[in-house]
Amino acid sequence: MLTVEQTVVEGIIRGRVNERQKKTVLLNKEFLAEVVNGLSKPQKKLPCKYFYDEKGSQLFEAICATPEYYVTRTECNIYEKYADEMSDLIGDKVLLLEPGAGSVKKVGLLLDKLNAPVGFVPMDISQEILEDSSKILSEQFPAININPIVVDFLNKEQIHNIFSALPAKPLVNKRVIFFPGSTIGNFDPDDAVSFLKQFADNLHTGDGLLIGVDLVKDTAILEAAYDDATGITAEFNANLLDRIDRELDAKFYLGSFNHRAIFNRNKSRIEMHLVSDNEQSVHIANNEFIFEEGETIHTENSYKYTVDGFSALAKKAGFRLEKVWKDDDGFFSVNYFSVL
Ligand code: AVJ
Repeated sequence: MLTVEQTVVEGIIRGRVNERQKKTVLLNKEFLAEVVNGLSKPQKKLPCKYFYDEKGSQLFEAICATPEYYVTRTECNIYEKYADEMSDLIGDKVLLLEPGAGSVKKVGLLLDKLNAPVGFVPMDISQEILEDSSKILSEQFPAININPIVVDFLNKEQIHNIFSALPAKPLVNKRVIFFPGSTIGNFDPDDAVSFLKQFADNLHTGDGLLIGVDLVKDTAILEAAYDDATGITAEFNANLLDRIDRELDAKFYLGSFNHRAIFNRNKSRIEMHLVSDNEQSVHIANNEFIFEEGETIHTENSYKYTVDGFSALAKKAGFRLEKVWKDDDGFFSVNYFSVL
């Protein structure tokens, strides 16, 4: 079999690589580089952003429907109950922006209650996902101006260019970033600060951030949420290796890696790992990776915060907490911050 790189070269020589293939190959190259880099570390790891291919996205939807994964359900209940209050705080003539466009349902609960919003700007790296979600939203909210933008929101320059081009007063009173889902929990705290700071730097004083953050709780509840009885989360985790097998020149024996989810209370995070059940070696392109029996690949962190802990983090990024809404069990929080 050819390596990814050889395949491009061969393709170009034979003149049969079209633009789309070239793009896929470039993306595969980056994927391969990140996989090789992560598996070369003393603690092997893989970037969690690669969970979400088509199959992974479907599995994530299925996770959200498990009884153990309280996260999505609880957050939606909070919007259902308090979107009016959120809307009062946000005020009229808001321009709402959402980095990542995966949560049509959540933003819908909010858009439904906003007072004369100027528009909604979903931002995503995938044009396809953006088009799908924008279509659903414009059907659901024909009166709201939906303005999708294809952007990699981890790219500072792209974010800056977009924000500099946004309409200002008097047309727009406030720009508010909507970041639901506790996606911020996937960042290490220092990275979370710089990620949020990038937004604060591009906003004006008085603009806002409405962000969903999962809270610290009993270990048993947390660990069950990331290790559901039907094994969907285990499948979601293993799909990462399956994806590497499908998209890169690799052969992981999926059956020989077991799902593990533990709450690391010291670091206040759920860690997902894939545990090798024997001593084995795995070949990826021209690289070989040796696994001891019991050695793990760390595939995801999902940080859990206290309300005070998270507001201290956001303060470092230039935000002040205005109000927080929680469910009755105190499992999840939706926080409104304003830019200082
Ligand atoms: C989509 C990042 C919020 O961390 O809870 C769910 C991803 N991983 N089950 C989370 C996830 C395993 C999820 N986020």
